[in-house]
Amino acid sequence: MTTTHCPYCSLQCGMRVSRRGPAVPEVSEWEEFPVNRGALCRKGWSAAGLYAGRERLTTPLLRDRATGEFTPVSWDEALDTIATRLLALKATHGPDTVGVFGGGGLTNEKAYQLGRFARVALGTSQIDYNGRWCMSSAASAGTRAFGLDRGLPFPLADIEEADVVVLVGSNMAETMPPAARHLDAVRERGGKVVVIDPRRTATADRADVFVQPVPGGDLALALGVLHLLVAGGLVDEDYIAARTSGWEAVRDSAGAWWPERVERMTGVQASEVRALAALLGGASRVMVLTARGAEQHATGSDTVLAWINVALALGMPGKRGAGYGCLTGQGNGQGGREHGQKADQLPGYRMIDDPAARSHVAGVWGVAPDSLPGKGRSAYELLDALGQADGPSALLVFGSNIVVSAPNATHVTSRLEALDLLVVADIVLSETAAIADVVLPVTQWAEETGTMTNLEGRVILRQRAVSPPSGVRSDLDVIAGLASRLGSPIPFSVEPEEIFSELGRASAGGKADYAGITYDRIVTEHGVFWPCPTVSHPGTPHMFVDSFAHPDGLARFLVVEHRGPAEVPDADYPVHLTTGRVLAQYQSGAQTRRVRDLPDTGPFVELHPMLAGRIGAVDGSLVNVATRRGTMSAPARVVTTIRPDTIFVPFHWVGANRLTNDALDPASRMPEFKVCAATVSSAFEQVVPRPSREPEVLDV
Ligand SMILES: Nc1nc2c(c(=O)[nH]1)N[C@H]1C(S)=C(S)[C@@H](COP(=O)(O)OP(=O)(O)OC[C@H]3O[C@@H](n4cnc5c(=O)[nH]c(N)nc54)[C@H](O)[C@@H]3O)O[C@H]1N2
Ligand SMILES: Nc1nc2c(c(=O)[nH]1)N[C@H]1C(S)=C(S)[C@@H](COP(=O)(O)OP(=O)(O)OC[C@H]3O[C@@H](n4cnc5c(=O)[nH]c(N)nc54)[C@H](O)[C@@H]3O)O[C@H]1N2
Ligand code: SF4
Ligand SMILES: [Mo]
Repeated sequence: MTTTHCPYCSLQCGMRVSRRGPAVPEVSEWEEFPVNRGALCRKGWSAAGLYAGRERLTTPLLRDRATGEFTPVSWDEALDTIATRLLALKATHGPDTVGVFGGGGLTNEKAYQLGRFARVALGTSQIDYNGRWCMSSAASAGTRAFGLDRGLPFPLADIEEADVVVLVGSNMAETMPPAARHLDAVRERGGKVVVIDPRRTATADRADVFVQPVPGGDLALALGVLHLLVAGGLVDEDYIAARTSGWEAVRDSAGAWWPERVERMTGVQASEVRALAALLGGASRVMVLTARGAEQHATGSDTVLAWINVALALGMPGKRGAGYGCLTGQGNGQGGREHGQKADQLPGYRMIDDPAARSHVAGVWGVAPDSLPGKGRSAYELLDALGQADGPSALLVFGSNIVVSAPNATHVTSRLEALDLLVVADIVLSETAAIADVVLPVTQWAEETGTMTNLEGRVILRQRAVSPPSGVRSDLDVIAGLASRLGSPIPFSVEPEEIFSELGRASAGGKADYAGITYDRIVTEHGVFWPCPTVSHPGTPHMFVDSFAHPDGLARFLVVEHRGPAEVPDADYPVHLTTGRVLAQYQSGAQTRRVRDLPDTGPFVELHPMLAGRIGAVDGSLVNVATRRGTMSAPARVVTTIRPDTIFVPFHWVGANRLTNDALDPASRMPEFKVCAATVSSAFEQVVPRPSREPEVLDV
């Protein structure tokens, strides 16, 4: 029986995994692990179903472009083919002709090696990853306001010490169920939980105050709250003077945001805005947490800054049981953004255009600083450039199912199809692997050892508990095998612990400093919080206690101008479309749709009875949704919990992202997944069987 962690979300719940029978792993509780104390959601309990299903890839596949058929080939043939073709493309078009697309579910060791591989073995600047679509708006805002981005600058359990918790666009009860018990604890102590969401979700059902703006209304709402805090003299002047800069300009910019104007722009009644401001202004410990609902907008980073301004005005960041945090999403969403998968960054959260950072990392790698490429394109811009005159002609994908999860997916898929070479390393034949030229079957989760950094900045160890199916290799083997075939000037290790110790040296002195973290410490201490510069340093569960990470130690108030969504409803596309998640499915569904114990309802369109009535749809009947980019059909799910002017489609199945808007946030390059203009109509008169619903009762 080995202690390890869940294959899915950023909570990285601890679990024990043992072998049952000859092959199948069995998941059981690991009560001592502090983050989840033995609790798991349905996805965690059923994780063993990922292991050796019929659909698991166990041999490399090579596609014949003429017939479209895959042929199983040996590992040597697959890697030789890829290397030969990459070298030929590089010889003709230069190193930037090869793109690399990573994932926030990869271990730190893999993310680090992937960045090192791209910059040194391939020499390309063209690397980015799906985390860009996840929390990059919060990361950008956190860096600007606090000088550093760590999703939660405090342990998750601190939620319980807050008097008021504000969840802006988080459906925690479905997206990280074991965390929602902290909300219940707040309420048991007499504290208040506020949920801001266009849908009354399972999380909203566990809240005291539910605010239901139109999608994209969060920025105006934050400005309105700040306006009322100023008007009511509810700001913490001492804190503002001692710990921040830039207040006067922000205070003045909120002047025009009176509640009636906010009501007109967000659909939230002026009285509700007043009540919210009074609740926040009257509490001594307020914690504001944002998630994708607020962040996945072309205005996402400004929206986060606006909520950080509220938290700072109240004097919260750095105070125990209070402050601002982003609920990071993917298993290694935090670590994955720190060690070099991002187009503009090197390990340790260093910037790739900083000469000191380049020379430090180049020194650790044993290459000349000048040999490192510069900044590449952000995830969507990289995909958009594929096969174009100045864009990559080959792409290597590790840990992302782009065809399902990219915005404006029809366009993105056509870019993937325009490539000379698409290589996908995955555990199953995902929709993206299915259109690849070469598919590489890799190990996952408890079949291999590696570190992950959870949403709290706690570095944890996913230990190998079972042997992988025969035929599969680790991503680390794939990277090393390709690097040597490409004639890399430096060797690539396949030993996770050795890579982790090099990662520690590469990150030393950077913002995300892992130099003092070892596998042994992680095991004995139940995880270590970065920064942790030396082996005798205890790690940093609480950040910003005495100072922020800007050179002057102050947090920055930053003025944000209001902008609405890139696309607003009009006569042709009269409703707001938003997208998101359901409890039993994970992301593109590549993994969870193949787990037999998880309900796979297929896509659905959630809409209000008033809207359903207007278009002649009933619960379970087929409806069509169209936007300026595409269409989809799915059964209607008629609920009173959504705004009548808004529809919701989960993105776990192909379809939702044919509709979504690829407008990008100017700072973070986050696409506007959470709002666009759509039209919905009834597809047929006839009623199709309604989808099987998930049970109302949540797991924990
Ligand atoms: N079951 C499950 N859990 C997951 C995942 C999964 O796929 N499935 N994925 C993991 C990952 S990578 C992530 S990033 C997290 C995401 O976790 P969450 O952010 O909690 O999940 P979402 O469903 O994307 O969005 C949250 C809520 O935002 C609301 N929303 C939509 N538009 C707006 C808006 O304009 N403003 C506001 N305030 N709210 C809005 C939606 O109605 C939705 O209820 O979940 C992680 N956990
Ligand atoms: N409309 C809409 N679209 C969205 C979102 C939304 O809210 N709405 N959310 C966005 C967000 S927050 C995210 S995080 C993205 C996620 O979108 P994706 O990147 O598509 O996420 P996953 O489905 O987790 O894809 C991971 C893939 O890697 C494989 N995999 C798992 N483990 C490993 C491994 O160790 N190695 C390798 N090589 N492969 C592995 C899985 O089988 C799967 O195919 O989607 C984004 N897209
Ligand atoms: S909450 Fe997240 S980490 Fe925990 S069991 Fe569920 S999917 Fe896994
Ligand atoms: Mo995410």
